[in-house]
Amino acid sequence: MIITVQQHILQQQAAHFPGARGSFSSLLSGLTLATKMIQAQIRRAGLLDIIGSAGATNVQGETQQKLDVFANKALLDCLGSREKVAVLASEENEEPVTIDQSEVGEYVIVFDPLDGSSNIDVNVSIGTIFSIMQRPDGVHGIEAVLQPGWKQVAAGYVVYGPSSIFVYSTGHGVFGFTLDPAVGAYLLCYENMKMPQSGNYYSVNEGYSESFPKPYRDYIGTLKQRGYSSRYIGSLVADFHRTLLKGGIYMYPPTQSHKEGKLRLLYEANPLAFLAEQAGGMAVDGKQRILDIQPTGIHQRTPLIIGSRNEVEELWGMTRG
Ligand code: AHM
Ligand code: MG
Repeated sequence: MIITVQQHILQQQAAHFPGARGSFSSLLSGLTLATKMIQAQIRRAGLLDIIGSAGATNVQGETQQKLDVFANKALLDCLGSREKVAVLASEENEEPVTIDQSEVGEYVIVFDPLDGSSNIDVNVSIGTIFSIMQRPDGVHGIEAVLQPGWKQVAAGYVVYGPSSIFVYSTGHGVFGFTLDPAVGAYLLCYENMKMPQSGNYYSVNEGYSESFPKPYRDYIGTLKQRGYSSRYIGSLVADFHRTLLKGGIYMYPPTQSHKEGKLRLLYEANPLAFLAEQAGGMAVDGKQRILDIQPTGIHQRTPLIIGSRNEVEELWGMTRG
């Protein structure tokens, strides 16, 4: 049986959001459309310089854009016109974009348009991450964005790897779809994904280990003694996708240069924490559950420990002191 992401979203909406009457599925189809446009552009990444004349325009006469600018614009354009969208907040924009000031705008969508963008030039997997919240009554603009992660009604990502895979949850399990490039449709390939309870991999930028707090250094030492393997791609989406499928632990601790960690709470940690918990895994900042953090700024950063329950609980026991 072949199930497209569109069919799946409609089924989820009917089962879990009976009052949504199409606006929720319209948002998700806006997201899938934008990610198809982004992946099409990524697939031509090495060619764009060749096709564009003098780095300025492409064959259609359009000004060439950097991929992260293109990805951001694709998401804003595909979502901005959907009904019931109140606010869009992007890692690439200083301020959130208010689409609808009235009480009609129901949803807040937050995204990292192109995560791991330093990997574009070396042809390594990158991704898009998104999170959807409901706008609280009477609250608009930035205030509507500053909600703790447990209030997300949906979250997901696309990893642009050897194939493009869309993974999402509406709080009722995690589902994964692979893009069939021949027909341009995402097809269900992972039903009700579960993260292994434990996994033999740890993922961290060990180049900074001298400045990790002691509990992190001690724990990494323990994992080495136990014979764990190290994997670090440097694209959070790709590192998370592997962790979801194979289990293990991903860490971005506080470091010398990033005292609060490097990753963004709203665009990166919250959506992936939502997916991890839905898949039976865990996500904490070293002190508390990621989804319980009350954000105070839209670009706020956080340390992140995410992955299999056993490993995350073990390290969390050490970081809590
Ligand atoms: P970005 O959103 O600007 O691409 O930055 C986030 C990325 C993550 O994808 C990745 O996990 C991390 O930065 C890698 O950082 P580092 O190079 O410090 O290991
Ligand atoms: Mg990012």
